[in-house]
Amino acid sequence: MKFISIIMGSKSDYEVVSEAAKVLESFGVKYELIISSAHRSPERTISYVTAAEKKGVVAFICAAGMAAHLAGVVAAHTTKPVIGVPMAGGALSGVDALYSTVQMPAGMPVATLAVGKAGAINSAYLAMQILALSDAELSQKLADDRAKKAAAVAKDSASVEVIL
Ligand code: RP5
Repeated sequence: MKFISIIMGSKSDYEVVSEAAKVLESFGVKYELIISSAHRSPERTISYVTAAEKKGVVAFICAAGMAAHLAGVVAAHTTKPVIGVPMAGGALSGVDALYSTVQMPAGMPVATLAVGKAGAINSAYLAMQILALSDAELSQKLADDRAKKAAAVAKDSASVEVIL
């Protein structure tokens, strides 16, 4: 079974991270979602990664805030693609999580996306693009989605545009 795994560091991340789950659902892509922390439940995080690999996970989405080490710890325990989503919040509004997630040492990549909701949504799209490398039907759905977005921009423009 091929699926995407979503891990977040805390229940406080759920509202934003559920945006990724909604996108995957809308494309009919299977996913798992758990809360597990690199700091508060390190053993649970590692056991989950090992179990997910055995079940057929294609990519991990890891969302965490503050001193965000979740994506890095997951990357240390898998060779599947790891997508990091820095969460806003805390005194530094997500800049801390962004730097913690993006600054991985050479040879241990985490594909780090935007802070917060846009990053969560894009994590689902990026995970699906990875999945679509071996799934022509999903690849077509992603192309259709792009076409819809382009049409929406043209429609929005038509309602306000001024062209000489
Ligand atoms: C991180 O610390 C979590 O991912 C969360 O974004 C942040 C704060 O967690 P809580 O104190 O709200 O549980 O580990």
